[in-house]
Amino acid sequence: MLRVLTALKPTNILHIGNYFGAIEPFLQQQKTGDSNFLFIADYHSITVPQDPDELRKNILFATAAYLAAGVDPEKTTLFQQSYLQEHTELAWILNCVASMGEVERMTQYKDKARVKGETVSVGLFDYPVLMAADILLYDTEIVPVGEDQKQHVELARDLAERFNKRFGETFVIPKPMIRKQGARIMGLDDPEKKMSKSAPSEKNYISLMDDEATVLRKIKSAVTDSEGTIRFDESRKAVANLMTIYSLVTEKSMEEIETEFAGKGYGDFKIALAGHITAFLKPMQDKINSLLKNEDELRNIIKQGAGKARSIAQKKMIEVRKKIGVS
Ligand code: AQP
Repeated sequence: MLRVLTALKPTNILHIGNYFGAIEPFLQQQKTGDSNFLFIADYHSITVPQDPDELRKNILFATAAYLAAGVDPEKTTLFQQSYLQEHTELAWILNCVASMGEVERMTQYKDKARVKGETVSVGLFDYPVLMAADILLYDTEIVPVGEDQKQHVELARDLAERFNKRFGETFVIPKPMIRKQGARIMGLDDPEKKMSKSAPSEKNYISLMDDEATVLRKIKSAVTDSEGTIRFDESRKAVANLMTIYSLVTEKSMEEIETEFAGKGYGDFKIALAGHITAFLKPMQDKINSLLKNEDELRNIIKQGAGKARSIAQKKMIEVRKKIGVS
């Protein structure tokens, strides 16, 4: 039995970076894996202010999006994080195992804190420890994530090793699973930064729900360079990023894309890319819209998933409380 677990924050609508970085690799694991866990990380999303009604909508949207993408509740335990108090309880205990120095080294916090200054929440600083709890609670072995989360999975490993050394063998040491291509889709408006749901401009990302006109507008406005050719070179960050997206949505190799656009410019390439993205998203969007018509059914699925997750999480917490000497 190989336990695979991943999660996504229901902040705003998921984008294609989230899809290719985390959801698709998870679906690959679901094909063969026999113990798959996927959850909606709602307590992670409140590390930055959320409108409660929007958050409620985004949680249902995320549930529909996972199901539409191919998550099968028969094969995957699909649940909402806040249903299980064990996540936050273990996070507190791990807070007392983690050091300030190692959490301060997390680059994602540094990047976000730089923008927010002193108004940054304590939760945003601490969220990698909650993420470690999310992972360790279930004896997770494999965590499919995008490149930006690698450091956080490494923190989970360090905390597990330290806890095991201090209190005796308790946690499985998890490994990140990061795909070669698509683990870091960059912002369309700024190829130096990763595509992000909370980017200040919506020109940064393609959301899973963007319609044909929106996709075309965003792709047309995507940054390129002055070379004017469709040639893959990692140092040409903007074009390499667009070619990566092209390759992911069409399953064509870089060589095939280069041949297809030999002698053509960015205009032709962008129109074709927008068309392929729309063709890729449309069937998923139709399914999402149809699933969203039955909100009770969606709530039922995540509630049932939480029931399955609870039996594992409760058992682990009984063990943890004993090991640290509080029961
Ligand atoms: N640009 C990306 N390329 C590839 N993978 C990505 N992921 C995020 N952005 C990219 C992966 O998606 C999963 C879920 O991420 P998350 O929602 O928990 O948080 P995040 O990493 O902070 O993603 P965002 O989109 O940037 O959200 P906001 O703006 O709300 O903070 C993770 O596996 C992540 O690696």
